[in-house]
Amino acid sequence: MNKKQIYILATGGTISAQGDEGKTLGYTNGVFKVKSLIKSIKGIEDVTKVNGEQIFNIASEDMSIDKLLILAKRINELSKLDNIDGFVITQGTDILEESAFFLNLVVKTSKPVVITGAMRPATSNSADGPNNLYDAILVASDEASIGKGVLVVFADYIIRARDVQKIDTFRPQAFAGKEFGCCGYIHDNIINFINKSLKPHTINSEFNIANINSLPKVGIVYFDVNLDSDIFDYYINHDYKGIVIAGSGSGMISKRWKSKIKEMTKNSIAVVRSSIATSGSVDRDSIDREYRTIPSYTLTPLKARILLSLALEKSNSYEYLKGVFEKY
Ligand code: DAS
Repeated sequence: MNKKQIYILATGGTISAQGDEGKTLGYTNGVFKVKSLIKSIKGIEDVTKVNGEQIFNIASEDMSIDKLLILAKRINELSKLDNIDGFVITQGTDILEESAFFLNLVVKTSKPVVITGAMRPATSNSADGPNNLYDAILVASDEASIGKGVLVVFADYIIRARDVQKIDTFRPQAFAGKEFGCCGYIHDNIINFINKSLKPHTINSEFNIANINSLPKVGIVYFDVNLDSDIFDYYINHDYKGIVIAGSGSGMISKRWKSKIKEMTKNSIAVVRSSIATSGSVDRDSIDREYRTIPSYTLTPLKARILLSLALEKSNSYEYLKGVFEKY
């Protein structure tokens, strides 16, 4: 059987970092570039052919929507080549949940696109990068990964891009799929898928970035017991087209905020209600009728912000945006 050909797009992050021998903190990002990453995964050439390029070399906190657009367009361009069967993106873990959902909505291929990274630099005693990368390449070369949307492979788990969340700041088991769990796992080179996302993604998503170089600005406002509504003036005065509220509990907003929110939605600034809670959903409520807000359902504030900016690029009609959040 012909070996699958996997293409790595390396962007930096801890998986590319070098630090003090054995230690996990205080490392330098971006030292190990794509060629060294490929060399570091022993045995992978027995299973698959791997090539790649260094598209960025940054810590993921320096990623931006503009850079993600460049990355997505590169995947879309390369996906047309017959000699590439699947993609692995290596990146920093800090914004991985955002980049995964973004790519899930804008890459136009059913070929596997798998994202991975590392919590510990290659020079630490417990480096997790090589195993994560090995597994990510395996998943990208597996027929069962075709058409499943963007997948995150981390610490033996395969997680849907829509649901993936960073849940830890230093342990290698740093990602989970909210309360919905993972969609598969890898054990000794054997991949087991156990479920798949029913939400539209990749070739079935309506978002096309071919002619887009930036997206409308969308901010996130995090609720706390004492925050007054002046915070919204910043967004109003800086041309933000949408706001995601990380509201209390099931996306609740205080009386202090309500008149400002009414003013914003009247002036065509879209307002989506999500929650500071780490699980559960924000569903349709009488608030939405009264204030023309939109519930984010099971999307976290970070995911809702990605979806709202892509949707606003198409239209700012309330009915359209409401429908997008029901669908995705
Ligand atoms: N600072 C982080 C980043 O680049 C480190 C990591 O990759 O975990 O996202």
